[in-house]
Amino acid sequence: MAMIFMTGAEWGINEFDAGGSIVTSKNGVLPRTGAYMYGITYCDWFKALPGGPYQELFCQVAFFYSDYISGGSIFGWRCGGTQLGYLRLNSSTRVIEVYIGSTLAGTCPLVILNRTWYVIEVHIKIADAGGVLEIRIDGNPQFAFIGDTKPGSETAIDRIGVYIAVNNDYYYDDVIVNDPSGEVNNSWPGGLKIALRLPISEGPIQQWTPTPGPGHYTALDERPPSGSDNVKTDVVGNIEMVQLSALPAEAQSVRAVQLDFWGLKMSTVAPTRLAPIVRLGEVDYIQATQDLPLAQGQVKTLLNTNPAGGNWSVAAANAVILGVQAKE
Ligand SMILES: [Ca+2]
Ligand SMILES: [Ca+2]
Ligand SMILES: [Ca+2]
Repeated sequence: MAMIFMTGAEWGINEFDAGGSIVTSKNGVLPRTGAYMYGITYCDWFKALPGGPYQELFCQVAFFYSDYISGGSIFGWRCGGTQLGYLRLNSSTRVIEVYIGSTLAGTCPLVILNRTWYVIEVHIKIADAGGVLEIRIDGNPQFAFIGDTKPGSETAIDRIGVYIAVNNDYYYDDVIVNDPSGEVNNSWPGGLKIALRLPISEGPIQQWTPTPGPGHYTALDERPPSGSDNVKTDVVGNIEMVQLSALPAEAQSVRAVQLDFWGLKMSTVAPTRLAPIVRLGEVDYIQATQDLPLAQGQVKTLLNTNPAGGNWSVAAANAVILGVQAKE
């Protein structure tokens, strides 16, 4: 699987299952990357991971706290409702404490400064013996433990997140989860940033119907996504394409590309599904057909490697024309 989940909140919509809100700025805090971030205060904030559960994961969150803290959990890993481990910011010492189950296993030496972005990475392998728990902050090793990382009967992680206690004003961005399988993205994310590329001009194939017309991409270029302007089709096989904005100039490499659609099926009569398309050069790489929800929702396909072969590059990612084909 390699990279299994990413969100930089850039759609302006919460991609976690519960908790928190998406903000452009709040209390003077700006996102680490892009235009949006997660602003989390006094709630249970978690995401069930696709394709899980996982015995071993590498997780990244960019983390920022604003002014007053009462101290409390800042990140965790779970199986169902059971917290297998978590990180806690100590309000007195301002260092991160590492917990396995409910037992303090140690602390990270770095003092976490107020109103500063940090990239926190956690490597977890759940096991009674030979389990692994390692923490890095801004790429620097802070904590390492080998031993019993399995506090109860649960043998794997199926969700990330934590309960954020009252009186904490926390911010998160660039959340990435890798598992150790696959040829790429199988280790520490390493501080990656997540950028959103929006439709900026018409694509080479336009077989769906825009509302309002006559432009197509202008129905698809807003965020948060709105269905009040849209493209749709009732013909199986019809293809629609858009040209996307370029990556930010600071991008030096690309580790993964996620194809995102916000859509819905309007009936149970075909077409009710879609297949994302990556057009590179003159070749269309049609991805696996995906189900559509009944209410507007995100349909995503995470590509760890270039469908044309090899790893992603800035040039290859920028060359992608994004398409979609209506499917039965
Ligand atoms: Ca962001
Ligand atoms: Ca154990
Ligand atoms: Ca729209």
